Amino acid sequence: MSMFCFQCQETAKNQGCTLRGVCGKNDETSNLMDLLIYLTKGIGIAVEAAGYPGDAVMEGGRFATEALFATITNANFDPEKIRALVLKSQEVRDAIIKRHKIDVADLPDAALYAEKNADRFSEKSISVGVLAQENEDIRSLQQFLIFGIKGLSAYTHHAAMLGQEDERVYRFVLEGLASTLKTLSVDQMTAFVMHSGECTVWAMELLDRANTSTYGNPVITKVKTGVRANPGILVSGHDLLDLFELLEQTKNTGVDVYTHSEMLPAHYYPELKKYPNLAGNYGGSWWHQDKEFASFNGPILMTTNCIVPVKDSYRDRIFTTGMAGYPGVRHIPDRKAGGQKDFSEIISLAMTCKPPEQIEDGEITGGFAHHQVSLLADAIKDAVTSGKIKRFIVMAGCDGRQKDRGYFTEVAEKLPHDTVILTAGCAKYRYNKLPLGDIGGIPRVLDAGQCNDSYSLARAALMLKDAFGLDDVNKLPISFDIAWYEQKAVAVLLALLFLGFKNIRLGPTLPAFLSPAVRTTLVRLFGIRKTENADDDVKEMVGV
Ligand code: SF4
Ligand code: SF3
Repeated sequence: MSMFCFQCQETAKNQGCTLRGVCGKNDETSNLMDLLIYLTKGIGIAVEAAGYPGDAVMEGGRFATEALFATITNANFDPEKIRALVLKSQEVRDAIIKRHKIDVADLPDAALYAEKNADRFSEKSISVGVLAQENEDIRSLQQFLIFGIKGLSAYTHHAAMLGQEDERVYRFVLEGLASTLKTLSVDQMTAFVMHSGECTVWAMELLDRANTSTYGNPVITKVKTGVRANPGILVSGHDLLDLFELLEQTKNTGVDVYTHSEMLPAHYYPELKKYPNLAGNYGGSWWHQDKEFASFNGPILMTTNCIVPVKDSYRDRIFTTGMAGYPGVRHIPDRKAGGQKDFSEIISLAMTCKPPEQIEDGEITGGFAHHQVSLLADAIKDAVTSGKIKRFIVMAGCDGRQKDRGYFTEVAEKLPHDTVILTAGCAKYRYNKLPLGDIGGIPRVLDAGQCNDSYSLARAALMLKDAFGLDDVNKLPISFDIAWYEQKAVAVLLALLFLGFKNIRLGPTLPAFLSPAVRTTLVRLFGIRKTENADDDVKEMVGV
């Protein structure tokens, strides 16, 4: 075994990747990520020792969320970038220790480890990885917490890029990380895991506020999936600010901009959709990129996860930015305070490229975030009361490569015509191009947006609960059939549990990081269950 990682749904044998990640992450990068996570825990310990003063919480939290974001599945494969973050984590921690005159005598190793020679990192990383905790139940609870924190860190970082930060979120991130270096009771650890669900709600709320105050409230939009005759740039990942700046910089250049995968919801925002050069959405979810990037012909910008191992067919025209990275791929540097990122290299390259090859020619409808749903609330309530809508099925989450994810397409096809699918995240690509029709003008697939917009789905459900005067959201005619892949889906799951939703189906497998005992507890407390087969699950969900 040269590494150990079990953070995502595609982990080897649903146990753990031990030689190389199924995602393509190598042992060097994986081990460096373990060391980086360990050092973010040290920052948590330092801030705790300082008594959580505001400046240390903000500085430590800002760095920890950025660093953890770089470790989520398919975000960054570049060991150089992770090495730089390991060095920076020591600087951030030591500055806090110095500024607050912390007595280091009693601090644990994570808060003291000082190594500037990157060649020695691998030696250390071996002793601080996931398996350093031998008790499988403690390991399970600690990693459940860390993966939830990774997910909410991604959302927090996006919000911070738009100038929205919340000290409560940063403080919880630091407290949660530090907690994993302590000997706590099962109850105390469980409380941290559950609190991460609440903190994810804060983070998603923050990002929702950041997005809607910057780009307006999403509106119902039909997005074209065909192509135009101009050369194009394809933007993937989740960072709307990168897309916005690229749209600004490509205005009147004759270069069109297309969205890919989780960037599709950009089209729903008034301040983004107004750009005439935002041409459409190209292709499907993240894992189709090897073929779709080849046929796109123009440059590709990966703003966050999900990157798959880069193929020669597009190696010389793919770029990363932000916390995304891939060895040998050109990286667009961060923006300077008050300025924009400089995308001129990508734009010049686009001008020399052929227009994209058309791979489909249709439309995808979306834009059903909470504000838009609130405008439809009366129509939805009437449709439920009159029996036209019998049930809502939340099918949010991630897509992935595994064949058995065909389950989610089958469920969408087999659900009766009086049901409505609520979705967010890239899971939607399993059914968002199917002709599922509408119910009295209400489409049968309501797409709220990116995975963080699961917040909108939860808000819509709570709104319906109030509209029907119910005392428990589980009394609504709603079922959850969630697809998970990476750690943002873990955070979203924890948020749904915090909000009180029960009996969630999760698939296509339950996380490998849940030990049998932790799994049993989740089943007992929340009724969580694994997806089984489409026929039986549809029958159970809609009761026919
Ligand atoms: Fe394996 Fe997933 Fe970790 Fe990649 S992220 S190494 S596939 S568990
Ligand atoms: Fe998809 Fe990677 Fe998770 Fe944001 S793009 S949902 S998997």
